[in-house]
Amino acid sequence: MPANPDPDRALHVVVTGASSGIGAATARAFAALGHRLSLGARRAERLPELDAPTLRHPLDVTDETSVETFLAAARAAHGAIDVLVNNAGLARGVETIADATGEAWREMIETNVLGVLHVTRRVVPEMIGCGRGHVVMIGSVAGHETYEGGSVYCATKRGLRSIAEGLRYETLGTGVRVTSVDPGMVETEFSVVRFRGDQTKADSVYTGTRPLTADDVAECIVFAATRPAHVNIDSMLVMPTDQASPKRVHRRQG
Ligand code: NDP
Ligand code: 8X3
Repeated sequence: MPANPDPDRALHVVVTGASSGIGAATARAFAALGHRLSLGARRAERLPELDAPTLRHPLDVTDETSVETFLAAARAAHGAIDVLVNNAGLARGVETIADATGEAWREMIETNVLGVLHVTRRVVPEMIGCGRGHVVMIGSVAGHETYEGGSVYCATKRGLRSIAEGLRYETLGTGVRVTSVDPGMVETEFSVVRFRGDQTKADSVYTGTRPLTADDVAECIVFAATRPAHVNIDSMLVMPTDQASPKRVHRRQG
């Protein structure tokens, strides 16, 4: 992994949803390079303990008071925020629109879209004021191609692409960078959450194929965030070699 472009300055990196999967791996990857971390999730007790200056604090991105409390604690711990990784997110269910309940839709939209906005709008003004900063969105291949039973989850991730694009226009000329990292299948707790704790269904998503690991995605995030200040990685669609689209997955027998 390349070094921090400004090695004299450890970055203050905020990661939402760092209690599991991609968020936890991203925290570990930045910590390994000596950066300072502010980590949030609802299950704060599961936030990783790292060999780097780290704030571990409760965060529910759907709750604006929780977002404000978390960001105040982050700034008190490490000062201005250099990198915001908007990772907290989830899918619930694979029901069709005809069969679904509004509750799952609300949870996905409130977390994946409004949650990202609640955090981002409280961080970007400071970045503009500093003349630098980096917002990383964790999108998905689901934001590029829709599948049956995933329309609302896909809509949230497609929406995130529009938000990233708009933010890039809005911050042009300010020194702020905006990157969307859009993974294909990653084996994390994502499918357990999607299937509401049904481990057998979750495991079947990965049967016979080789998904990405959370560390694979973390490496991409760190790569984007450690380019020189004049380089912005606009977006990265990162797929397992065994996956061509959300539903086109190569599976081996036996
Ligand atoms: P995990 O379920 O392992 O991790 C999700 C994280 O989001 C957890 O730390 C969870 O913490 C956090 N989270 C969920 N809701 C909230 C909330 N309201 N407030 C704060 N944190 C929250 O899944 P992944 O690591 O796979 O998912 C991370 C991101 O990657 C998501 O945005 C997901 O959509 C995206 N993604 C995942 C892919 C995959 O195949 N796994 C593929 C493409 C994108 P807690 O429950 O403790 O709050
Ligand atoms: C998660 C990937 O294909 O399950 O964003 O929607 S997929």
